[in-house]
Amino acid sequence: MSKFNERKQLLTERIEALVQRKNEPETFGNGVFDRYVHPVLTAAHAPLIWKYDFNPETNPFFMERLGIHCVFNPGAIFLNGKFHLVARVEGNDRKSFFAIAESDSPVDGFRFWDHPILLPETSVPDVNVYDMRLVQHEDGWIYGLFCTERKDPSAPKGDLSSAIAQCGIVRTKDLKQWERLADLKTASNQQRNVVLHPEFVEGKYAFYTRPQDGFIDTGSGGGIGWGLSDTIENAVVEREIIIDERHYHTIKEVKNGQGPAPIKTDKGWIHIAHGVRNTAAGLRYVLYAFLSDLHEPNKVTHRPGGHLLAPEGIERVGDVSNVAFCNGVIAQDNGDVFIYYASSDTRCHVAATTVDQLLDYCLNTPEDPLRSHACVEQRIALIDRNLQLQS
Ligand code: M1P
Repeated sequence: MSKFNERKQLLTERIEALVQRKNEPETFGNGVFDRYVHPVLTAAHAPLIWKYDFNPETNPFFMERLGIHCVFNPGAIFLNGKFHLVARVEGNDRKSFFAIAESDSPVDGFRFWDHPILLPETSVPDVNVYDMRLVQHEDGWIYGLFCTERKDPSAPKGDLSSAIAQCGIVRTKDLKQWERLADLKTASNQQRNVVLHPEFVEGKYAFYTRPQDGFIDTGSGGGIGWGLSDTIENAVVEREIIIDERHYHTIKEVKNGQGPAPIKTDKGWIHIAHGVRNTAAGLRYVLYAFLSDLHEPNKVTHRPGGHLLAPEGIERVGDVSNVAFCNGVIAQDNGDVFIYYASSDTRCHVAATTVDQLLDYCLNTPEDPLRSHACVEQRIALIDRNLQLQS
């Protein structure tokens, strides 16, 4: 067998085995959610036709021509009876793009469609795009809000790193035809982690934002913001308020950001977000949750202390290590919730829970008391209640 045929066959078998591998929950969860053992999407799930030239004349060694480096931070939506992930796929050239993987199951069997999304551009082309939040809005459209990154035109000569991040907006009905709208306009010269609320608020489109001073640093800004826009076609948020602030010595000390669009329940909106703190080993990203008022989604009613999910084991290792990041969740009519999260900017995972469990978590997890002494008091109160129950 030729080198070409041997490698092609082996690689085809390998990817088929990977896509068809059954997933299972970890044996002992924390009662809040069940992590699944295997990642749901990785760079190795990328179809061979994306990477290899299939012509033996021009590629006798069946050599990779356009490598895929990692697959992470997926948006998620349940549509036409299927689970869809819109993953951030990064080529070896460092540019990200979006591609859809689909499955009948929420936890395994995800297979990429043949073609990645060729996202329409605006008059100022994006250099990089990432982290799409998919929202089925009550206006009938599915919106994809994502980060569009372009070189900072005011960067000093020789500075080839400074970038401007803003919120790009596309919409679709079928995940196949995408219409590009104008980027969201806000007062902040840096916006990442912008999310569209699924319902009109005061008859307007409502956005969760994350204003920042710099591309990496929040500066004096930061926190999860909120603002309304009259239209979506040329969306402008004139007034931005911070609804979930950063706080000294917490999991969201350095920055935070709304994850996917919040989940509607009869007790309020469940939000999954990410919080970032600094360590001697660099930034550490974890997921946290909070609940906001059903009728005024910008009013946070419950703030469980600490993280909901932190990177563990292999999740802690990757291109940007020590990162858990979530911009996709699927809440089903029966109350099942699938949290799609990525680890260390490298691969995608799933954790399963329910609306009831997340509500219990939000309503009954005590807030961070913000001082060691108060934390010990909080824990002693729990211990004493338990001891009393045991006696
Ligand atoms: O590298 C970790 C994450 O960094 C950014 O998140 P944030 O804007 O909160 O710092 C994003 O680029 C995200 O894609 C990435 O996972």
